[in-house]
Amino acid sequence: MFHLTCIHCGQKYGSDEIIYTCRSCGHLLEVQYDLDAVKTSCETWQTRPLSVWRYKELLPVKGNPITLQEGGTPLYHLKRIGAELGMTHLYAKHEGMNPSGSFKDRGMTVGVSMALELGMKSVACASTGNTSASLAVYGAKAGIPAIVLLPAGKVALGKVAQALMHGAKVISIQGNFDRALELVRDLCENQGIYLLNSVNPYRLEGQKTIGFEIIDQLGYVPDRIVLPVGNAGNISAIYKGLHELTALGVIDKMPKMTGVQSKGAQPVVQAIEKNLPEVVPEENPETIATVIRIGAPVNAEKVLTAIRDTQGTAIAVTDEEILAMQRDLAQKEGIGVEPASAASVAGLKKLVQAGIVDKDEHVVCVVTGHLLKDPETIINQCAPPISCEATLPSLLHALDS
Ligand code: AN7
Repeated sequence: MFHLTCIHCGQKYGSDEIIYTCRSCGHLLEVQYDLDAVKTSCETWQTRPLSVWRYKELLPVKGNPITLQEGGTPLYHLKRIGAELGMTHLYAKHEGMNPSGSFKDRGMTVGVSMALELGMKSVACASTGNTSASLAVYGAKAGIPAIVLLPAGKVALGKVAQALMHGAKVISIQGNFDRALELVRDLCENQGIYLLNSVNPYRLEGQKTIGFEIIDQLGYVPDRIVLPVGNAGNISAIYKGLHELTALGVIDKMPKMTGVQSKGAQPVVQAIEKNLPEVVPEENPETIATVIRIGAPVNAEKVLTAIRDTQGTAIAVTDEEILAMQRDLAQKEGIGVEPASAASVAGLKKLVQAGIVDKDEHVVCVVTGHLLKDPETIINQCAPPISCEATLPSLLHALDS
């Protein structure tokens, strides 16, 4: 049992309404459950496989979901990178191991299932890449058309390839992500298409299960969870979920929610550093981590609460720091992630080096998308393969070079 509530004025809406923002004040909505009804089922969670649907009583879908077995992603101990920082309890939750290669699948299994339960016939989103790939995949699984709007020339190859191959209608917009989002919001409003950006309260419900899994995998609540921040949907969703577990008495403390942005697109970091009452949008965001090339985060209001309420923080890293950590994760830990995902660990490193985060803390960095999402950025920073004639002497020579 649940309803939607405006995060600003508290106005309530029924679970059968197709609505993304409050009709009275225009702010975002979130899903609220009757937690008393959920209480007893929490005890049975441990008997189910680790996945988004382990936690189904805290998700809005009533019937059988559209699922490709999302979630249940590995939590890796970062032994070498941790040792370099003097940390023994540093972990990475590899969300690149989801069906389409990013955490977005957790949201889309829920969002697309809700689209069907609400009787919607098609789905759409604007995307810096991963949301579009995931929507294409789940649209295909559900058997309904998916429309995705991408900022022209600013989406990594792997993601465009996925959106195309899984049969979405892919539109390249002559403008950045923030503009594409405005446009798709108008389109959905106008044409009765279901919007699955992170203004959609149901999609974020799926994403909160990252936090649940972290606690189940560790067996305790970490001191801190660190995430890359673009639209700030993910960090806000995890905060909301853990807040629900606190209200249910399943956990007795909150991790410090910590956001990382790129120097070229850091509206949330600026708001935290300057203690501003709200996030001031940036006009021309720019970063090599194209998925977080976002100047006007949709969940701006929620992220400030998530960080401030948990005594967390936010930090910006340079593109060079992001790429260096992408290589470190790949070469020192065997973990392949796309640039934005490495930002979480790069930010944590900076916070430890600055003495803001204690080396003894138990920290989980969420790495959000798979290495193969963005092959061009990788090829551009690695030396090309060594060319070699097909003889043993040539091979030995090549190995020596
Ligand atoms: C790998 O696909 O916004 O702060 O349109 O793909 O919840 O936005 C992607 C975002 C981090 C930021 N890491 O998460 C999109 C899109 C990866 C991402 C983020 C994204 P939010």
